[in-house]
Amino acid sequence: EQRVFSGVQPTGNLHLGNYLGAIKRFAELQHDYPCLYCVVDLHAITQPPSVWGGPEGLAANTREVAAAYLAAGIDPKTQIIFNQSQVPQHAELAWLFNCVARMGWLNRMTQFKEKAGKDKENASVGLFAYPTLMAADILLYRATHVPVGDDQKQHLELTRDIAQKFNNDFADSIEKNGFEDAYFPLPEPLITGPATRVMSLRDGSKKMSKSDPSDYSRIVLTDDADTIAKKIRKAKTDPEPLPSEAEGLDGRAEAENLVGLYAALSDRTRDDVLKEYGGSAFSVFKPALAELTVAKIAPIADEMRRLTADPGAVDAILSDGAEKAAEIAEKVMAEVSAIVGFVSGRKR
Ligand code: AQP
Repeated sequence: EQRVFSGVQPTGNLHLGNYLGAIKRFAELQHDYPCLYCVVDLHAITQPPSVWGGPEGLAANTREVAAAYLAAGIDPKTQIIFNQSQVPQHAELAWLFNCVARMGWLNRMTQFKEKAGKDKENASVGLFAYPTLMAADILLYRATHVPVGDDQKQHLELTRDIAQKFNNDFADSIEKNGFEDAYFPLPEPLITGPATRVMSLRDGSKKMSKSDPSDYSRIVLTDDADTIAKKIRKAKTDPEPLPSEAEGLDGRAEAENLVGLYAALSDRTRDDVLKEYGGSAFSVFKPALAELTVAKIAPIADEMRRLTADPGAVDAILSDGAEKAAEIAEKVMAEVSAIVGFVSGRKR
């Protein structure tokens, strides 16, 4: 059975990279797979409270991500939208995976190195264990496909390693418990399309990120039309006109990024966009990109504002989703516990 799982952290500043690299794809996939889309609040708290805004910020950001899912068109009646902390099995399975994963595997994770910065001694233990929690998120639902941005590729590989090691370590017990093959699937990343790595508008070598100190580096979903136009007008570019084919973008990171944005927003290929804009100067292309961005983003932002104005309604959708997620999670966790040999009899 195939199933999609993915998540977004409620750390504020939801941007065009999060939308095009992840949330827009989430909405598209609901037509082909049963999907679970999680607001990963347990991941958010791996960073200091100042990053996620403290308790009030966390709650508001959680509702904002849920609203972004809904505004992007994910249907909460047919798919599962929920926040991670309402299903305690995520933390439970993550503990087990902390005991399956090896220190050496986690030591290689580049996201930890980037987020911990120079002061590794002062990073939370949770930040180091972030990838094992992510593996638990996915495998708790025995998900087979995971749509993510390019930056999450390494974590997906680690998830597969954890699944494989669990399947090997407990192979006999898995069989004794009546499972023919491996217990966990090896989930596949879905990293496709022209916007798997949206870059900063100020620096074509850095990815667009929530935590960049420059507001001009990113377009956030709630930016108004004037702000979007201004950020795109000020975006870094080179002096050459656009090439007529995507190959001509090689070595022109900023140009490549803007053409990629146009392609992703209009559901076209880069080559197709360049058929129209090849030979154009940025003074022509940038206003067209700004107009397209506003046309695609403004309705989503409006809908997000409408939804978050009624926090109770968003919370009800999250609780309902958590209820449905827990049904799967409880069953899987019970099976995993039996495979590992935890004695249980208590109803829960
Ligand atoms: N620039 C990006 N381009 C394409 N996809 C991106 N994603 C993030 N940045 C880009 C994808 O968005 C999903 C959710 O990301 P997240 O909330 O888990 O957090 P993140 O990766 O930490 O987001 P940021 O913006 O990169 O935050 P900071 O500043 O903290 O580093 C994921 O699927 C991710 O791949």
